[in-house]
Amino acid sequence: TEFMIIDNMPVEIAGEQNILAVIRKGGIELPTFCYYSELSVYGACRMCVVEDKWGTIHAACSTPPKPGMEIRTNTPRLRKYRKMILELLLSNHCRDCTTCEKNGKCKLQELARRFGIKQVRFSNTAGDADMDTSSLAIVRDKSKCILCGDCVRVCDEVQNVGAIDFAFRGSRMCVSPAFDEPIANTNCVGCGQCAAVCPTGAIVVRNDTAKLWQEISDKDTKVVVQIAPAVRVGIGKELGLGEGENVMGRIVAALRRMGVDEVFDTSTGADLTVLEEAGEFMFRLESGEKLPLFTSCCPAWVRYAELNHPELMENISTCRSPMQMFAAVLKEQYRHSHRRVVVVAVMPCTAKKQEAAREEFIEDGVRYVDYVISTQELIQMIKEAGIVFAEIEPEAVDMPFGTTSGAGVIFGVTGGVTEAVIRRISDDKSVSSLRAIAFTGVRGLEGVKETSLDFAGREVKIAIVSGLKNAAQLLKKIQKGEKQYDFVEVMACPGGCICGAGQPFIGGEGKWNRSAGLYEADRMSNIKRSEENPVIMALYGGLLKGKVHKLLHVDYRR
Ligand code: HC0
Ligand code: SF4
Repeated sequence: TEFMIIDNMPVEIAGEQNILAVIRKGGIELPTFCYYSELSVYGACRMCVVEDKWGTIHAACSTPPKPGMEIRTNTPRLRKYRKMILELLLSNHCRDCTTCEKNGKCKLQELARRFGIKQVRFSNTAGDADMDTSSLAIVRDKSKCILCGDCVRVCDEVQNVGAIDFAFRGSRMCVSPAFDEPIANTNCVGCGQCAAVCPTGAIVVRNDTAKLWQEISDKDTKVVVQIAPAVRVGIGKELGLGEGENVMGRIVAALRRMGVDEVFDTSTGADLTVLEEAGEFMFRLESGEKLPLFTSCCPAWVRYAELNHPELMENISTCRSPMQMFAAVLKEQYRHSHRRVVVVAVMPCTAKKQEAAREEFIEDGVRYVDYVISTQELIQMIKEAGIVFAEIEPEAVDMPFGTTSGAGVIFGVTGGVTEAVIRRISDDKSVSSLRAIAFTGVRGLEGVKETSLDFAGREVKIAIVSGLKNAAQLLKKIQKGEKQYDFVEVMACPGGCICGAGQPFIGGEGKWNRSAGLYEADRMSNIKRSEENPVIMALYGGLLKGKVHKLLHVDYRR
């Protein structure tokens, strides 16, 4: 093994691309604004500077490790250097921290505190807020941008969208869509990954909590909430519990205490999606038409396909997303309620805010999903209400839609939709077949996965991708004829909904905890297959009779 010396301690080098990764592995939390292991190295912020034994300064993010190298991360010179960088950034930054959406989660705020910045030696040249509120998913304020380029790189390198880029030079330099257009007029798909990586308040998730509080306090309105699969494993950490811990019962209890009238689980909607999508898939396999079938539950993917691959729209499943299917069922159920009913969806996702506003999902001027709030917004509401989440007793969701299957819960992680559909279409309903399906390659957080299964005497080929860049590369191969599939699951966010931009941000390994949390929920569920969920059967025999097409399907090509 090879070592380098970091602050007098030997640390092993194990294939790291840069000394920053080695230093962090060695237990030193080197500060950065512009470094993410998933993105290319930009080296702009210079906060990660270190000294070698000759006193030469290096940016750790762009210096490869060498055996025997001796590095110091915390010298008087380095401290001075970092403070200078922070003061320069702050001299050009708004200081209204208390009213900023990013308050408490801002990297600039955090590092200013950590490095003890008490005053800024330069006069403040920050301009006024420069807002772009055109998108339903994200809100931009150019005046808070520190030019780290994280958003630009994630949008281009991970999502293959490239909706934003650096514009102008010198002191006018900023990040903006081309021609300074409002972001809503661009090819942005609303995935929110730019907001997830933005260290300051320059790009944040749109906050819709004020309207929801208002609805909750209105006695003439019945507020019905559905909670997405991934939310239950994304919320605990910030509320004093473990990362990835399944806290569904506590979320239900907290929502009731906040004054919400009824609470349901989007996984129940996912069970409907499994039946509809599996049916559609089997039909297409038999007819041999419109294959591969692409999944349709990720709205950022649907938007991406619409904008970039209109020719593929007929291959995309006509199934509404679980959120929309369930909302349609709920609105139908309460059609004759004497109170006005609003359906709220708590989602790990920013693109769901856009999906809810699509014209396909508005009937007679009323949306099926009236409000979408992100996991982060729910956390804020729980804190605002003063609910001590770690001490609240878990409660069950409401009847009559109170049961879900494990298949519906694993939707929140990449490969989950596919696994749920395979459970549905495989003839073998034994316990051992469930295990066998889990080991076919559908699980894991890799960006591209492949598997196949035997169905009705033929081999069915399946691909699972997350991250739109991975999707784009797969599409290219399919269209060139290099790859051939029957079923393709696409989720825009790398790792699936558990890493959605509406969730508290976790880089690195934390996502495995979230994934494990969902598979654990599946293991603990006494219903494993969507078709065994009694709620689903009751719906087909009742409320959905004659309305399956109207309530559960959509034609995005209209
Ligand atoms: Fe997902 Fe969904 S699984 S997209 O990732 O399909 O957002 O969690 O709610 O609709 O169920 C997000 C998560 C959902 C939907 C479900 C799907
Ligand atoms: Fe790019 Fe997604 Fe941000 Fe839109 S929301 S600018 S697509 S990263």
